[in-house]
Amino acid sequence: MLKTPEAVDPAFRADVLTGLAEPIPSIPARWLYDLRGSELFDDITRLDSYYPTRTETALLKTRMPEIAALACHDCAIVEFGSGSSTKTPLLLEAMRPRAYVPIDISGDYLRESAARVDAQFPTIPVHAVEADFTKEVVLSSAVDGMPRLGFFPGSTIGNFVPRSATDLLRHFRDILGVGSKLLIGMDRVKPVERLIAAYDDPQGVTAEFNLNLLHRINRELGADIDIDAFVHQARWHDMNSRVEMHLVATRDTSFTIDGQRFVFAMGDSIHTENSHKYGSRGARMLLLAGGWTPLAEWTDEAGDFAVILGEAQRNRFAP
Ligand code: AVJ
Repeated sequence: MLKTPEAVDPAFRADVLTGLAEPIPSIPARWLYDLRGSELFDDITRLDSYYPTRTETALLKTRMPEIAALACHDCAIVEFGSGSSTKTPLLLEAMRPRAYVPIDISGDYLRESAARVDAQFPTIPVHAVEADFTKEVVLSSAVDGMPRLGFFPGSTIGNFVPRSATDLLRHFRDILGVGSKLLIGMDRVKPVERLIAAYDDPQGVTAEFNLNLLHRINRELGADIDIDAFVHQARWHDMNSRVEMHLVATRDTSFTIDGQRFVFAMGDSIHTENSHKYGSRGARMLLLAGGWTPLAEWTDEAGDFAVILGEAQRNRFAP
């Protein structure tokens, strides 16, 4: 008997076919995170060379009393892309919000994290929303009238090019409303060697994470990509201030997806992810452009990572 195949998201097929046909072949980064990809990302967060997760978590731990005092008084915490977040309990413990609203595109993750919070904080009501937070999100009416704190950790904002990042921040403002606050994690610019090491680890976990996308395309879309013909590459794009992940063809190769043929010459690449890095002022300007006035900012001693608190202030007529 054949196993029931995993349901294939039609948007995945469309994005892959469209992206690979572009002049600079690319696939949106969110497709890296299937079950296997999410496991591999979890492994990445434990690598010595991948500093962001541990730095942000330590920062939240040590500065939480100050953060909580400024960010949330009897608020509802709305987490964008709650995933398997291990940072959430730190906030819930310190802020004791009136409600917790995790938003995630994956219903499985959502139910899991909602159950975890329920077990650990039985007195905090959880109103989970299964949604793509870049699209329309309807919050439970149970949080109507509550002050709101958005939580967007992990430097996920770095995955969006600044124009889309601005759109997303404005969208968060629309969802949460004027007067709301946003606690956001943003990775900092630092020497290239450290950035590349974080995205091309000697253990090869990030390579496996990136190459898993090709396995996923073969598996879910019935493609015949010769995965051995591609290698993982991390590049620093200085002008755009970002690390890029690519899958580079090591020889001429071709494959077919859905009857559509794609030809790659040696050296051609598929661009699979951007991870933008911001300086202190750049980060705050991005927030301002998205409609969030920075109130406070916390960094680790080395200045590797920042957590910033912004407020959605009323639009002013002047100046
Ligand atoms: C989870 C998107 C923030 O950009 O640092 C890690 C993803 N990619 N290693 C990041 C990632 C390769 C990560 N984000």
